[in-house]
Amino acid sequence: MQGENLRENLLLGMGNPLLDISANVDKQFLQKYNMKENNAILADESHKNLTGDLIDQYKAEFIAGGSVQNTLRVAQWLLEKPRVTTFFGCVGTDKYSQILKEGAQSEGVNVIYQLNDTVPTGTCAVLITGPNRSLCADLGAANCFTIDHIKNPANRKLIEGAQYFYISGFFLTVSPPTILETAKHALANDRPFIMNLSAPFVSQLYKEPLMQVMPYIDLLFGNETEAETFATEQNFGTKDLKEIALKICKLPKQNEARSRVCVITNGHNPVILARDGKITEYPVDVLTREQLVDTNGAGDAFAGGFLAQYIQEQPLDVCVRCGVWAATQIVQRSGCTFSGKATFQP
Ligand code: 26A
Repeated sequence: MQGENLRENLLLGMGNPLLDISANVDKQFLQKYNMKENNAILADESHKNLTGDLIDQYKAEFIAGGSVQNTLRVAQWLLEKPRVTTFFGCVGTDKYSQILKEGAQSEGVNVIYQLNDTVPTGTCAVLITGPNRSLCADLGAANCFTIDHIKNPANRKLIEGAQYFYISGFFLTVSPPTILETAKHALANDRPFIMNLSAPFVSQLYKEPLMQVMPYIDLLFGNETEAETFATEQNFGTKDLKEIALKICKLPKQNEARSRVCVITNGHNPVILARDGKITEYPVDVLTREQLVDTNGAGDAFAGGFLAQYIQEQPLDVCVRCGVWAATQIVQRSGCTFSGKATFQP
């Protein structure tokens, strides 16, 4: 699927580049580290032996990760034309960052990392229990990203040249000033600014920067638990996902000419899309327990599939169906990985 309107650097993403250290574990292991199934958290002191334990006690796999980088890799897979997407994030000058860069570059992403030579590349412990995944990120160098990276003239050019911007809610833990500056640039040039709620803790602990950037968001992704937590934090007074999506659309918006779109995924239940006071639901292919390997990267893949169509100005129906298609592929493999040609049929 290679649209004629595709060009290099059409979609620019920013986030935390992380190397996933992934293993199947038992529930006791999850409890030992006070982790919950299907959650994503930031590591603290209590997690300092986590990746070591995963490597020593379980057969941990090393897989390129980081939410936005995953999304761009999946988009590139579908787009086929290289370097339609650009990625900014911060890594260390170590072996892990080489693995990450080679992985994402070979899949077509134009990877422009900010380098930090004192802090190691970030990692994410991925604890798989049955079909569920629990994430614990140790951001390392990713947390050292500074706004200088987008001020540097070569990168500034990339920002100016991009038509679509995609940033995770996760990145609010790192550099709200970078996000706001990018959002304002997108607004000034009438270009779509896209974000993801990323994890429940973002709406709770980073509420203030999230709500500062919300008026700039043209398209927002989230899953069911993220949407529910956001609604609770914002006192929406409802747990109904459709009502929540509609209320998110109605939050104050800078660019009134472009109405906000909110897309909520809900596991194997239909995807909810809200826009202009209307809800549309899209069914998801139901997989058997045998087909389902792990849900790590499912949300990122959904966003990647959606954006691959969105940046080609395809109707939202096609965007959602491509998101569902991509997520369905990724959950049948370990981590956010794929192989062969993407065979999505619009
Ligand atoms: C700030 N945090 C917690 C994070 C992440 C993250 N990416 C950026 N920031 N926590 C987990 N991830 C990534 O999410 C992917 C699955 O959706 C993991 O690296 C994993 O590849």
